[in-house]
Amino acid sequence: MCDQSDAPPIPDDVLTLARAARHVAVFSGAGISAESGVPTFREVQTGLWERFSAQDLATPEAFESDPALVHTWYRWRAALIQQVSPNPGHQALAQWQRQLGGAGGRLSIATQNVDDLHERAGAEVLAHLHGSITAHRCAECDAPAELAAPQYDGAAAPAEPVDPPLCEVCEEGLIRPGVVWFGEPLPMEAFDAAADAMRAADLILVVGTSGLVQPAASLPLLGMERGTPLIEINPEPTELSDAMHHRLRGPAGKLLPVLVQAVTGEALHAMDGSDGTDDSVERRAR
Ligand code: BV8
Repeated sequence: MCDQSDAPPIPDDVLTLARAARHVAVFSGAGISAESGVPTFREVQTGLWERFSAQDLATPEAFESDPALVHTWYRWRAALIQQVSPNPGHQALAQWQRQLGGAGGRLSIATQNVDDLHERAGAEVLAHLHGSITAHRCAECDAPAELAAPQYDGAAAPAEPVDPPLCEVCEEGLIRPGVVWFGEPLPMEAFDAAADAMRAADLILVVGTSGLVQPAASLPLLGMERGTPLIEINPEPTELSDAMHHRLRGPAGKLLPVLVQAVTGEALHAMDGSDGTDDSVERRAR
């Protein structure tokens, strides 16, 4: 487990808010998976996709014009996600969720991420606002489809694009990833559930997101109407920073374990039952 000793200190008023919270709503983005080795959305693409921005590839138009290029991009990303592990940021949220759940409270996670690292850290995710990279359906008839595990080595970008399979139901459409592409509506049920959680929360954490993508980025602001404390965890300023009451400038994988340790009084437990962290977290809890 990575050393937490260089985590930036957490102000006492943030610790006080976290300790008092009974219903925490977490809005997460690509930054929480960065320390697991999953590239964020803003990072430049490599290999087959170096000429494109992620935003160009994540569109129905791109799939229409070059289905093999887009299909292979998602299969490669899925392979990389499969080959990495949740980091202490994911694990800390899962632990806080368990602790609050056991004390009559709750921690709700609404994520923009299409990876399953929150779940693999043992957390329940209320809303995958932009879908899931492990789900698939027909681009024509919407019939769900199962695809075999991607056979790529996540580290090395594939040399050749591969065509997406044909739908076995309508035998016309191509199979596409179950993600929300730019220009497509978000799953209303997930969006509404996330909005309800933001409105009901007594503390909102905005973790690892640039806050650039709408309508998801407006969700944490639903708490503002009710004066709910908003805390941002991100090494960099974002589109949402001005709306935040507290901005913890550092990596989620360093800050969240310290915060959760201070709240729960427990060291970080990795999913594998080991204590998941070295003793440095103890030292930092005030
Ligand atoms: C829609 C799935 C309508 C696919 C994704 C209003 C204003 C302007 C534009 C719009 C608007 N409303 C709609 C739009 C258009 C568009 C949009 O928002 N464009 C933006 C870019 C200008 N929105 C849409 O198209 C949405 N659909 O509006 O439909 C509609 C309605 C009805 C009927 C028809 C249509 C759909 C948007 C969803 C697109 N799909 N993902 C895939 O993943 O391939 S979005 C994708 O990008 C991710 O899911 C994520 O949401 C987003 C990336 O954002 P972040 O997660 O924040 O990641 P990013 O890389 O940007 O930043 C990383 C952050 O982490 C940084 O701040 C960095 O500092 C930080 N960080 C790095 N390391 C760490 C860290 N933080 C903590 N710890 C670390 N270690």
